Amino acid sequence: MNDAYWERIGPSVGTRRPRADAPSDAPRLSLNGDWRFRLSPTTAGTGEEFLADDVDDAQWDAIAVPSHWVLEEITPLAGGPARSLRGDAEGPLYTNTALPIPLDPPRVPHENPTGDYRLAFDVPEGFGTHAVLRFRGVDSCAKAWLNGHELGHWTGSRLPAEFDVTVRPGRNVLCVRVHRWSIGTYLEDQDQWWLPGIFRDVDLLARPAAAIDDHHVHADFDPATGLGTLRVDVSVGDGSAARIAVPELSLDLDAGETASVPVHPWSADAPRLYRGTLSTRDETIELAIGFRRIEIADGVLLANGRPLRFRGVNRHEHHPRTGRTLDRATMVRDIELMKQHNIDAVRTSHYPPHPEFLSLCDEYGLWVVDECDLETHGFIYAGWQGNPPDEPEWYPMLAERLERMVHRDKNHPSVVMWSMANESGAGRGFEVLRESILSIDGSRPILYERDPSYRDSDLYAVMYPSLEALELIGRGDEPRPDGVSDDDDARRRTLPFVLVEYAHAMGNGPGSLQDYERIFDAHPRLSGGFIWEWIDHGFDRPDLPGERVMHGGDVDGYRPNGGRYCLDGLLFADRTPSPALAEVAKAFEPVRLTIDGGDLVLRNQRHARDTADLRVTCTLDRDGERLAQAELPMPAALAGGESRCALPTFDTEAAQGGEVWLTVEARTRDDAPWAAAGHVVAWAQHRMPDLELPAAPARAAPPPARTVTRRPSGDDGIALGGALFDRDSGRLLELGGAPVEGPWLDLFRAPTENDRGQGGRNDLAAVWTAVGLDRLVHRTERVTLTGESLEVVTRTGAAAHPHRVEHTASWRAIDGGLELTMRVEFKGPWSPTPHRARDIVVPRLGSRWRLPAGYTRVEWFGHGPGETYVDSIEGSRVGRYAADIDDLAVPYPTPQENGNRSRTRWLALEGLGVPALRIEGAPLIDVTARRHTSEQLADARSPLELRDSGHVWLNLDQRQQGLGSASVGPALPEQYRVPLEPAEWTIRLLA
Ligand code: IPT
Repeated sequence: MNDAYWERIGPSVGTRRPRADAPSDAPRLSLNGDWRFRLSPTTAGTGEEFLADDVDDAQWDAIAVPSHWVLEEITPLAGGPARSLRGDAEGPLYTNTALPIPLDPPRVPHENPTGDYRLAFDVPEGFGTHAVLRFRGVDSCAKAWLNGHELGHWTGSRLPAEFDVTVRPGRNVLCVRVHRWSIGTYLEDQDQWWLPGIFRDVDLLARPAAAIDDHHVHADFDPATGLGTLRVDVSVGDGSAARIAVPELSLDLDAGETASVPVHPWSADAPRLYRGTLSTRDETIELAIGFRRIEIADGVLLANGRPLRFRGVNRHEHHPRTGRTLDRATMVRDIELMKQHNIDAVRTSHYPPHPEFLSLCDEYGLWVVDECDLETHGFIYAGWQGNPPDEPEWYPMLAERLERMVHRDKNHPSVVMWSMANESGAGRGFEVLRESILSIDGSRPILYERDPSYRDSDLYAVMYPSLEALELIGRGDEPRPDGVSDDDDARRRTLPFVLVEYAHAMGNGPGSLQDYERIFDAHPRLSGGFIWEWIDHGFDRPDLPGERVMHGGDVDGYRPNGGRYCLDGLLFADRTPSPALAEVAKAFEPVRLTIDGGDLVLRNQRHARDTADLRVTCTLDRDGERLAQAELPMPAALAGGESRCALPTFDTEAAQGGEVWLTVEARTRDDAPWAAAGHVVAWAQHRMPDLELPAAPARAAPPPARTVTRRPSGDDGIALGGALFDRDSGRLLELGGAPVEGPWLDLFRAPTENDRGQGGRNDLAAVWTAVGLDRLVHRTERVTLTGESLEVVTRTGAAAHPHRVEHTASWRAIDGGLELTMRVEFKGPWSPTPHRARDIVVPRLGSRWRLPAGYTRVEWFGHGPGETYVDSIEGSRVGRYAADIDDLAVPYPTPQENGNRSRTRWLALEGLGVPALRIEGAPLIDVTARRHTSEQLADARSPLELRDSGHVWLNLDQRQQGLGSASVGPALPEQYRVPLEPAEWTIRLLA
């Protein structure tokens, strides 16, 4: 039996001292590729016989390294079908805060899937015999042997482990035993999939005599003098000399020697890197030097003397097929998408990423908060009793994790802050961890969010505050957390603030991004924040074609499972942007364009860069038709500065009538590594009031309405304006010869995940169904026809409940169709009664219509092209758009309200065998069109369950509530809710 090293509290055994990960010219042998693999359900019986050189592994499987064994096809070498553990209780598991094993440290269950890996490889002639064996990531605990000789064992899944080894020329055999559960599990309880295996690269690095053991680049920038100061500390295996060359700066230095020269500083928007080399007689390491200084002065976080504001996202490593095994192209894609959407910062939630990602951040320009692989969230289920950061026995093990991160990543200019952990409670151990960082690197602030004393953090930080709470923090008026001493409270008030997580992007959402930006803008103490989160952690479903993702809830046999909390990204799992990303791009614009009288004003909010790389253009459109366009002679503005230029004078004659909009755009002049020339960085739209004439009822531009095919007669019902109404219900039955039915008063929407909140007071959707908004019934009180008008009075309510809505539909025949005004009043007890503690809330105030299935296309004038909601509309533009009805929907992996087009002026519907229909808001309506009802959408568990009902359902609404981010964040702000007040709206139906 083994010594149960996987249950040992303590640092790695046998590994070499941690050091910087850097590209070197010393020979390197990648050990990635096909390995032999044998999976055992437990640790028992996994003896050491597999270490022998000549083990017969013919009955083993083949597996790719790097990979997670739970996501791979495991192929028997002896033949037979490949196996997959996906969807299996032994396969990928997802929990949010819960541990997947009993909370009983240091023990882990006997059922501990264990993978034995074997690789025979040839060491080429001339490679030498001294080498370092480097594992960049093994989840969660491993022991390694080379040629039968035990090297050591370690945990720290997303941290490197290196061993000094002696190899022999020719054949060598490497054996690695990997346990799914270990002592490390207690420290890696992040909200993500549990994915064991050797999931990052394995390399053999030749170590010649004068090999560089480690190096530390100190590259400071002094904003007062513009001087960069460089010193590279080096340790060389045999103590021989090392030199640093930076030809571009004419620098040729000894190790440890300091030089100051004028430089361009590094920043996320101007990521100036100076390429250089660090050489001994036997090895050369490539240096990518970025000069910059991160400091805190007067309670403000500064980079190079200027306030540092994060427009950031939390990024987990995720790929829908390979999990946390990411190739370089995927990392580049993440960065391109971030840069294209004005994201300039990443919190590496919640572990150090593959080191290549940080090199790419240096190069493309992203501020990085590097977070250690440490989260003890599961101890919350023991009331934080025994929490490792508060138990001295654990400190050396925790400190080693910090040291491995800091040493590996210390030379990256993009890394501007160390985050010690996520969600790990409070504890005296953080003081020890802080010291262990400072003993290596004192040049970056240290962050820890969860300890209310903030004693060991250089910044104050929280997650998911309300707008009001953030405002108080901005002003320095935040309430004092419970149990915090006077000294700690006073100290915290002097600290800059960073919002480590906000705007929970689960399902449809988040809303309010612009609101957060406005608060950040107003308070220097606030250094911005990081949206939760970048990408959905969903997996492809090869077993279910058409189903895009597998989520936590799919692992039915496993309890607990974290459900769908793993699907809360701005990108869908396949990296298709969700509509929220357009909203992010707008909220994070680093350049703001505004109209001031006859001038266009450009405010440059970039950190360092002027705007000489941008050109500014403008267009003038009337009702979505281009009238004019021009390039504007906008002078460049310095970072933090402003420039302006006069707007051109347009031919106002041509612009008369309709809605005239001026659109201005700042586009890149040249190709950048992350976007081709012409990429829009910022834009603004301005409605031209001077040019506006009173809106005419029917306008020239939209498609012609078809003539009525059959004029209904009074025998079939009530005939009005070429349409037919039901005598009893007063409802429209037919328009333009087609069965167009409605309106039904509608107050429901398929709950979004943000509508459900986290239960409790924020669960709005629970209120809707409790009071029957999803099962409204209607009673027509009165149908009165007077000449060319029809008035229909209706009461709408739900079984068992006394509250109701009374509404009047007033119809009037107009040229080409009908005009309808809906008047709504909320009657009865909508506020708390003795039986009900809470106010009733409604998500929509609207009307529902049933149209024949033949309608397929929609064209509209209003906001677009994507979906919009009242708190998520600033990223859309007013214009004229067209789409297939089926493409208006957004296929959220969890079905929920989607596809709304807010503030629509008109829409035109057409299809085969149905009359063209035109609907106008007078002036504005919210519109959704889909082939199922809101109730059917609410009932579906997956997009595959959504059926075509055989009709097109159209919602024409006065208002719909916003999105918010209450699934983890604060309650939906009052201003984005639907007030229960008398309301009125008008639409025109033309056929
Ligand atoms: C916060 C976690 O840090 C993050 O990993 C994720 O789980 C997020 O919540 C929800 O998706 S912690 C929570 C207590 C706010």
